[in-house]
Amino acid sequence: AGRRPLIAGNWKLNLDHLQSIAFVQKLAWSLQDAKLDFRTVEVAVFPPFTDLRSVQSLIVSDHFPITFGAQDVSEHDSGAYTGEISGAFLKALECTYAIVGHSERRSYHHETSELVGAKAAAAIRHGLVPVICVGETAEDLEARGASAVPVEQLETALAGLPKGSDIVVAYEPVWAIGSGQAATPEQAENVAAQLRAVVGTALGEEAGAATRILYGGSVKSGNIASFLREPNVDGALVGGASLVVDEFAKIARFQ
Ligand code: G2H
Repeated sequence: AGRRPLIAGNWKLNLDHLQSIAFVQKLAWSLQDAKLDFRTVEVAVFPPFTDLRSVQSLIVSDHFPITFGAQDVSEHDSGAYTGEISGAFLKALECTYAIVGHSERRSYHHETSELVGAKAAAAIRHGLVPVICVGETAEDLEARGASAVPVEQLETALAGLPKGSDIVVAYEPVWAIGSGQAATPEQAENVAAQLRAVVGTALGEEAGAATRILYGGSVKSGNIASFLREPNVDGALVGGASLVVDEFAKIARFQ
């Protein structure tokens, strides 16, 4: 449907300052060696906040067309919010994206879908594209099937966003995260199609058709191609496998 696939590396709390510099340099060489055609795929990295500046300066100085973003963003723009990072700060660092509502934040930091929606709205206010994560736990899957919880999470998160907003959605079944047990391509497609319908209803048909929906959860070079064959899956949010240069470069080449 004309959507450029997005391969996004979520580093989580990994790769310290020196490691992240080395990683981005090696990734640039590896993708240049492989003659990756950036017209046919977008590659993005999501380092910890403290390395956004070094990633930015490396990428800008290399004229290397990968994009990057933060792993979270505050719902507030400025003020007395100790420890928070605003969308304005991230935009000033030339971030394209901010992940919101990753399941690790929902579970360890008790983030609700309402808060995730407020964070997505803050990202959009500052010209960032929110990568809105949704997904069901193993218990949800057992009790209500795969799609009920992610559909509800996305409906709530999108409720306050302007029509036509530029967003990315990441479907990450919690049981598949870091477990080595990825969903099947058919499972991912089934939920992705329903999430696309949610985007269409909330943000308008055009946004529904244009929004990239990623699959996340134990993606690696051996399974990426099978997900990308599905009509409603437009890329991947990659955790563990994004920390190994050669593996991540292979995923960017869909092999
Ligand atoms: C899901 C994913 C990246 P992993 O959290 O967001 O992690 O690929 O390690 O399952």
